[in-house]
Amino acid sequence: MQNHTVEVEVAHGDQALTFSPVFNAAVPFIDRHLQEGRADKVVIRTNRGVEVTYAGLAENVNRCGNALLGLGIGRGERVIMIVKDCAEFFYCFWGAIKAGLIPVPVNVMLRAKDFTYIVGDSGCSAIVYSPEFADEVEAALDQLDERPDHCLRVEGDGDSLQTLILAASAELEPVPAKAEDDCFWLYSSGSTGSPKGAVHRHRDMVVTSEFYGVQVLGIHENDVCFSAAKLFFAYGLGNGMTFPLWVGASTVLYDARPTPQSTFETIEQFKPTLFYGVPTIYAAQLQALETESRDLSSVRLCASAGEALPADIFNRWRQQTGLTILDGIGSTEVLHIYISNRVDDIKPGSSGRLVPGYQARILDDSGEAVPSGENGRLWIRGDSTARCYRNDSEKTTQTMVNGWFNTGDTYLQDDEGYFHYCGRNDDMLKVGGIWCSPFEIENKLIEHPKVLEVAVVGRADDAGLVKPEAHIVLQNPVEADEALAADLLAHCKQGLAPYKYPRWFQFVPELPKTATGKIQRFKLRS
Ligand code: 3UK
Repeated sequence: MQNHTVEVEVAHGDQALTFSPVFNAAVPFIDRHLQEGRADKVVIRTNRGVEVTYAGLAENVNRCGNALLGLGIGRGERVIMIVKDCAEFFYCFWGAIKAGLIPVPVNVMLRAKDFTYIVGDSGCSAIVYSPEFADEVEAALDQLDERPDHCLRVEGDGDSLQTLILAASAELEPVPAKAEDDCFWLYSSGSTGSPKGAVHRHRDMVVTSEFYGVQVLGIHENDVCFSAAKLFFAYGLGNGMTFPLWVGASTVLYDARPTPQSTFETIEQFKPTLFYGVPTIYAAQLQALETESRDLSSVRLCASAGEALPADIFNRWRQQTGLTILDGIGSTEVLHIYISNRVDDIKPGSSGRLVPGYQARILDDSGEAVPSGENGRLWIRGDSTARCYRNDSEKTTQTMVNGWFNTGDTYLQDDEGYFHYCGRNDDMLKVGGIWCSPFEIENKLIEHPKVLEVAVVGRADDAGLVKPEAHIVLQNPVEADEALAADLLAHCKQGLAPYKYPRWFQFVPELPKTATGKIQRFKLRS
């Protein structure tokens, strides 16, 4: 086997990673563990009772890579994954990478029209999906003029990824790639509604695992990870897969929607040492802890990302559980967290300080750095940033400039060096840590025959977390009542991803507008 190694160099305080000239990420993340004596160590445990060792993982990655190659999928071609958190997610993702194909994990909660868009935009050769999502995926496939060459269920009757894996060879040489070569894509929602594919390289997962995983979380071989955020999300992909694989640790996978009950039960049963959530899950867990007590004693540290963690949630969690939550900001484009609090350096309510390996700039509208304490646009530089957006050179040139990435967030750095989130530069909302476009909800509501005009904005709930609120002008204002609000809610839930519905409906006589007729959203945000 060729030498696919990576070295971490720390020179004069500068952090740099050096990669061998031939580098396929599957080698250090998967195959290395066999050479390092972890063949019999269990790496994956699932809520369905599945246990996979490092040897079993490496074998199934090879089998899955061969199964995909056996279908005739060629180098650089995309494999869309609409896959729940399960062992096959690992086999498919790493099998594709080892074989030189590009896996593209997608948010499993999206609906048919979103999948249709992504399948078309990616020009994928194959789509692999868990049977749980068959209705939406198959409806999406029916809407396409041209289906991908291969549409495969992960498991179930007939031909499935599982049957192909069983029949394929267990030997696979890694495709000799370079650290800068394209490796996988992740779709992220844009403010105009259509998701954009962020093109990530082989080195990117190494950078995030080493700089945030090892140097901020201090993850080590004996850790057991459990991420309530799913693997399809860049946050969950690091938490629940790449970080544990980087250090030879293990991970616990839960394949359904995370609720306070299911996350507590998973923690009690599998005793993770690292727990990763989003603010919404911590808020829901805190509410549950008011009436029940739970054993979280295995956990040494918690992490939060996706949206800002209010200081109140941080404080109450510490009071209730004795545990620390590290809030950090990351993105799909940078792949993981680039500014974070540390175990021994926390300012509740702030995002913390820079993660090693990253640089930050806060700029005003003319591109000048703002003084500390003042608001500006946050730009980030680091080696895990996506090479480009697929199919969108205009957005790439606007947001990725000389290695710097425009996060789209307004931030300030205080005189102690902590970064504070001050809001988005666009109208996009984070709901439960996941992107939500107000325009998409508006477009859904305007379809309703009783709606004349609508504007959706973010409003903070009791826990300080933003959720969508709809301001609605009716065709016939006298019809405003609770029954109509319930009808509008049902209308939204049909065809929008489950987290994207308005939590409040306000019936208003008119929307505030500028002289040119543009809705003044800021006037609606209370
Ligand atoms: C917002 C935050 C305040 C912010 C992500 C960790 O969320 C992730 O990626 P996305 O592409 O969204 C990125 C945007 O979300 N955001 C995320 N974390 C925080 N705002 N405080 C935070 N702690 O607007 C950012 O630009 O969905 C998070 C790791 C990997 C990720 N992809």
